[in-house]
Amino acid sequence: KIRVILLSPRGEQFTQTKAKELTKYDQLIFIAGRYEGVDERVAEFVDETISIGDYVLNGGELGAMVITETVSRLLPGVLGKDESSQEESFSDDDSVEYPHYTRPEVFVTEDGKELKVPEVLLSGHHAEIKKWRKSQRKN
Ligand code: 4HQ
Repeated sequence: KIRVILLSPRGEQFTQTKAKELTKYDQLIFIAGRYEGVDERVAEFVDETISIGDYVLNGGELGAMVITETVSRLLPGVLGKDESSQEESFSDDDSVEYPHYTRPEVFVTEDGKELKVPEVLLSGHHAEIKKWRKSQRKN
């Protein structure tokens, strides 16, 4: 099952939801034009036209890469097991991931400022942590 995608600023905005839809194809073929784009008759061979954002690139190649990376990380077996894409960054509602912290607990800057890991994350209280993460999510 193959999907032919044309990259164009006039296309439908690329989103995480669109990425999920594209996982159902066995192959994606990207048409990445340069300069003024491609001859209108190419539309005959295109299944859909996608834009990665409201700005103008010189060519569609970066759009093809953005879509390839976004879709491929959703496929089983593409990521290492601790990276679990579904759960980590995007839940089913496509909300953007919460902030992450690692060690040390306190990072001291050159001018002596102490940047701390939020207390709740050190508490071990999983329900509270879940609530905090939800409150921090960008959507
Ligand atoms: N393009 N999202 C290719 C884009 C674009 C976008 C401009 C596509 C140039 C030739 N592609 N043409 N935005 O700006 O995907």
